[in-house]
Amino acid sequence: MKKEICPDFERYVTALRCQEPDRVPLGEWEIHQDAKEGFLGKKIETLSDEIEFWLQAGFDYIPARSGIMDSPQGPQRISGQPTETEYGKKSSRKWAMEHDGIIKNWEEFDNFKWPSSDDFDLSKWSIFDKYLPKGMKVLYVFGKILTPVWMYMGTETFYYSLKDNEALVEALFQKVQEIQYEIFQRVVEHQCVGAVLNNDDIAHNNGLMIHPRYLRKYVFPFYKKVGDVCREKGFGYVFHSDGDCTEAMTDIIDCQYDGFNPIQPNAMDIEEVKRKWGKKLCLIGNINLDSTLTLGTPDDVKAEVHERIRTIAPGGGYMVASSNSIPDYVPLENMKAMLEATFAYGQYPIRLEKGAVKGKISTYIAKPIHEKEKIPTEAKIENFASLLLDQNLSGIISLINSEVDSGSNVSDAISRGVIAAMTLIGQKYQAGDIFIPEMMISANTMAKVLAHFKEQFVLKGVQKRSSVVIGTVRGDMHDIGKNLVVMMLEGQGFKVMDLGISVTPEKFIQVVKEEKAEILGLSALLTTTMVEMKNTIEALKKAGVRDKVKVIVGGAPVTQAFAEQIGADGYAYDAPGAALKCKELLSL
Ligand code: B1M
Repeated sequence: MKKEICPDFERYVTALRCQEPDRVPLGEWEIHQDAKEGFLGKKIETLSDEIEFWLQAGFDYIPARSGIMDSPQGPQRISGQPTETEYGKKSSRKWAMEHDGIIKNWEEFDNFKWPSSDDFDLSKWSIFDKYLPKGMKVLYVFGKILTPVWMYMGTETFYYSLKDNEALVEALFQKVQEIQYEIFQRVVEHQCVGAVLNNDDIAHNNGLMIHPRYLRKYVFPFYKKVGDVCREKGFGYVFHSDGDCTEAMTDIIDCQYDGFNPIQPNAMDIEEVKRKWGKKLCLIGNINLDSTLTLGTPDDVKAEVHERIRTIAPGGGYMVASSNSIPDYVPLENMKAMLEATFAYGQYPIRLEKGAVKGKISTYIAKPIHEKEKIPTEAKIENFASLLLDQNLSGIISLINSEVDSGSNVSDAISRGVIAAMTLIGQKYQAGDIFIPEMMISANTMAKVLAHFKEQFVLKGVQKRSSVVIGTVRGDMHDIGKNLVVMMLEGQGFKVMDLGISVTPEKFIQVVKEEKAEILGLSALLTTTMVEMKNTIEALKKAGVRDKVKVIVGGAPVTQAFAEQIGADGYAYDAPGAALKCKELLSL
């Protein structure tokens, strides 16, 4: 089908209602400025240029944001190392340190200059009212709820506060919701608004970020409140969350959402999602940003779009979009291929033949089934595990002391008791029985236990596991998972030197040499920064230290196959796996 410039927001709404429109709509909600300018062949300087892009690209809407979206200014803003983009530029980002938020206590909460809706420039909405082309509406990308709260607090403070200072967490949720709702009420008065998209990541590859009881208490009721207004006003309502949201799908439906985006291929199986929830939720996305869109050819992208339309679009309820957004590391030709293929194959009724378009397509990547380390399931270990989860440091210390009093040595009491308990907690996390905060809290308590017994531990020559140097590679700002790996390693008795985020190969080498590190851990969360793992290994070779240090890699898009391909010594899917792998590499 030839691409016609004929926007029709009804097409989008019909798909959201899980019915068949004339053709499968496009469903992207965020495209990098460079990609938009590359497509148009000119700078985007005005709202009119912005509208022109979405119109020419074949969308039935233009997405526009208002509300608290980005990471708030933290005290320690840091710059990432510049990386090459697909547009021949060097791009570097500034980010707030996740170890350190800006609201960690009541004093900071009270002194913070909270914005009101008047502090947000909402002038664009009247312009859209006036100048939006016929047939188009605005997809209002509405402020986040969970994300600003953890960003204001810093992830670690947020996770700890859920246990230690829940009242502060609750106050932050209330404050953020008040501001977002005030803005929401002003924006939805504009006639240009046709649908609302709420982008708030609640999950990662392995499951929800926090226990669903917190989401049910602080987050979902607000989503539902907004959902009720959308229903009343006849707006479409779309939820965007990365990761594996399986455990929250019923809640998401109850919040009145019509659409769900982006169904990451390495977190959720879109065919299963369609079978289970596809009658209630329109599925938007799944064109793989980890591989096809970033590393594939335009033919691969076309083949993948063809396959998704063939399997997911029949009956309605599907829109083509990436599995996150179009960042500046998606080649322009691949983005164009996605748009063109949607027009070429998306005409209803869908009658597509399997494999008719040749190309390498990605399919759902099931999570690894963990080989469990044999832990004796003694009551003692269970007991240590619950003390770790409760952050009961004094309870653990007195238990270890009483074992020592009855004849054990400290090292045995720690290794067979509390370290085994930490491994058990890792397994509970892998099984989805506990979430990131519980893992972080236990690992942190564990590190305190080790610090407390350090003297005896070291004297007996037990703590010889040493020197892991770790960091997130150049250009990559993600550190939540890496921090968890650090804590898990420390909790297992390793001495860890954490270099933070966006670390250059030169820095890694310098510290590996200084520390005489036995292991170098590299974390990457973006397809585009995975190559920095290879660059770091090459640089280690050039510096003559490759054979002196074992390299372990990990992060959401990293796989065992990739680790082998770049010559790493080990790969781990998650933090408990990383600790096991380090032990294995050092034969401990
Ligand atoms: Co971003 N992001 N993000 N993000 N983000 C991902 C990673 C993404 C997969 C989402 C998606 O596709 N739907 C995607 C990358 C796609 C790709 O390239 N393959 C993505 C994108 C595109 C982006 C931006 C480009 C978005 C944009 O601007 N358009 C941008 C890039 C910024 C940059 O780095 N230059 C961006 C920004 C951000 C935030 C700042 C908003 C925030 C990061 C905050 C922070 O880390 N301080 C963020 C978040 C939170 C995510 C998701 C939602 C969650 C990541 C996370 O914290 N998970 C993520 C979606 C996802 O993962 N499904 C996504 C929780 C953590 C416990 O898990 O980090 O996977 P994880 O770590 C695990 C394992 O991977 C493993 O163990 C950990 C614990 O079990 N592991 C190792 C990690 N490192 C290891 C090292 C090891 C071994 C194991 O050995 C050394």
